[in-house]
Amino acid sequence: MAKKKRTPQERTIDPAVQKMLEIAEQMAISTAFDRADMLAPCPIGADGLCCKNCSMGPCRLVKEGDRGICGATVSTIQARNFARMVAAGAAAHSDHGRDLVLTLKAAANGEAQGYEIRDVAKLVKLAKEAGIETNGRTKEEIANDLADYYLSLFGQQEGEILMTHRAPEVRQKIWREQGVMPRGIDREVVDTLHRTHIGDDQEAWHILQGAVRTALGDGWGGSMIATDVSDILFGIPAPNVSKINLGVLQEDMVNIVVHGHEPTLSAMLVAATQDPELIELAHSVGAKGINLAGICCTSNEILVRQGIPSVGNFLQQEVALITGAVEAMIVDVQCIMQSLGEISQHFHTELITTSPKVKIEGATHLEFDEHHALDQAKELVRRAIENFKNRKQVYIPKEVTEELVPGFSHEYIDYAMGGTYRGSFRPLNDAIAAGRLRGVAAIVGCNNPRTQQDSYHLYIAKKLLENDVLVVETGCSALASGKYGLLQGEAAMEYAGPGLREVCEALGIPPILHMGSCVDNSRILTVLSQMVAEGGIGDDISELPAVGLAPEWMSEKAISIGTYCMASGAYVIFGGHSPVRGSAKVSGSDKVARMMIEGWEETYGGKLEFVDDPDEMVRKTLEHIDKKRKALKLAEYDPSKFGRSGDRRIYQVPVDVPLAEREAYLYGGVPTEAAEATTKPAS
Ligand code: NFS
Repeated sequence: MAKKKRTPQERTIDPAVQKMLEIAEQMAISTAFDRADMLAPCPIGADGLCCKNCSMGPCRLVKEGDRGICGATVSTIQARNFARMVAAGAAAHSDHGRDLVLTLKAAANGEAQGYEIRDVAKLVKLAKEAGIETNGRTKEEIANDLADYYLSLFGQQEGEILMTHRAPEVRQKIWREQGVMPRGIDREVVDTLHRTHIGDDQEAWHILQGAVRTALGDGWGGSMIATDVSDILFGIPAPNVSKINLGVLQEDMVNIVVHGHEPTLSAMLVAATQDPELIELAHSVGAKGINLAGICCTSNEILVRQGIPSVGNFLQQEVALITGAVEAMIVDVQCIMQSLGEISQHFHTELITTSPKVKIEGATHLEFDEHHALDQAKELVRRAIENFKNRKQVYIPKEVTEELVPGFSHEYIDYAMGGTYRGSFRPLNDAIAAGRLRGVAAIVGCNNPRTQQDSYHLYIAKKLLENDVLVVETGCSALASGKYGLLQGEAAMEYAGPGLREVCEALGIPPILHMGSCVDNSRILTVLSQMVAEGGIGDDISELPAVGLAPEWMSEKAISIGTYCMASGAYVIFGGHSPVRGSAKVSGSDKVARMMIEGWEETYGGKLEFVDDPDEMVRKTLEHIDKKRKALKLAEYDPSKFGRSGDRRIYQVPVDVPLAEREAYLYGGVPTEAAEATTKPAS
């Protein structure tokens, strides 16, 4: 049944996207927003109640007590569908990790043109962790062995994935006791696909245990490898200044947009677009130069490392083409809409698929081979330059482009708080213990065209900042915050509560830390483990005053992320529709949802909950943080104790307040009425 057609303002809070949706409408080009309005979700499928795992069905259950033809119950079917989402998400992340390891191996053997081993310190550290000899060996020899070791973790049949040992001891013990310690990355994905086949695992809780083990193999395995190997090959991210939104496209330049997830080809394109010969070629076709920009998590990969501007997040891929300003959109894997093929036909844009795994109708397929990466990247840039002459009408919404400071890897956070020789999480833990920071939240995940784009990300982030919660972000969520200026240092002055503001001022950081792409959620696991290791705020991740949120989720990867964060001890809140929610007609069919909230909390100390209302998401986040603070016997959160120091005060106490009074106020004295009156926060 068709739903009401939303206005551009109802579809997104991003003015640049609103403008482009108006243009799409004029040009009669359909976008994901249009299709979301036209296509009502199947209520049975949406609640995870449709089983099509064999050809006796599909069996669509509508009330508790219904059974599929094989006898499967509502709970079994919901758990099976959920577990399969986890397996697909884990497979996507982990296969991305595998491809990076293959590139590392090729680079180590001099077979990957253009790639090098950039971060030797990280390589050596990881090699030591894996028990690989490093003394007296070249970086290439070490990298080759490390690559072989990581490849073995994908096919490992027994034992434990090494990186799970980075988790707190208490956590590892829980995983062993529950039998969910992941053995091998691929093995767990296969295990879940096997046990959800017709006639296998038919106990909802047991199916979910399989999903947990598979998800852990993603977070502490495949995704963690993807992050670590990317750092070795392309460098550990550190803060830089860049720009975001559709306005990063340039009217007078050749625009190349990379989209997808892997940093492999995009890093080579960064090099190719700086080639003097190609820049000269661009000049010869009348362009001022070559402009490279990204979308989705490929964007995050080159944004956090090389500061390459970002066009935006998931829901901006279609409208980027509608600007008419993109000569080539080069895509690799994941989160790429099939509609791009059709939309590109309205313009001169060449959509180019590069992964052996991904072809799209309407796209040119030029398969990427890391052995000739630089030559291929140059060829792609050349094609884009030659396409510049075919441009027709261009409209780029310039006015809403924002600056942002991304690049907060866990290594950088450690360094920022302690310096090169004594990197430490002490200041962060102390700030939490003192109540200067109420807690920490990770906001991650997608956009979803059924939710007003970015609105949940932004609303929740602002509310948490106001409540002195330090926010870390990855993926589309980080790009959303970037678009509205929240990834700038100045944002602390405007949005942070008094304690958080002090922390941001002392460390010179924005109140929201952009930690990278979706596989970099593994960095968040590392930060949480380091906070525990630093001591003073609990012996396990589940004791930390921390919450994970995915307010606008849509992908199976997000489900895997949520599950491994939960199993690592975090309270995870997803927005939007629950894939295991019982429909209104089905009384008592929320058994699986309850297992994920009550059962998982009892077993893992973490829980995964789907909450539709953003205010409720904020309320539950703060309630959880306060509950954890209380259990740790930390000082009760009291914002009135903080905010009497720092830049904001210096800026705000006007010169006509007598100097002695100003100093007394700024440096710890009792506030005078005159100074107090002029230093109230604006909001
Ligand atoms: Ni992750 Fe969602 Fe995709 Fe990145 Fe964005 S949609 S789960 S954030 S780009 S992977």
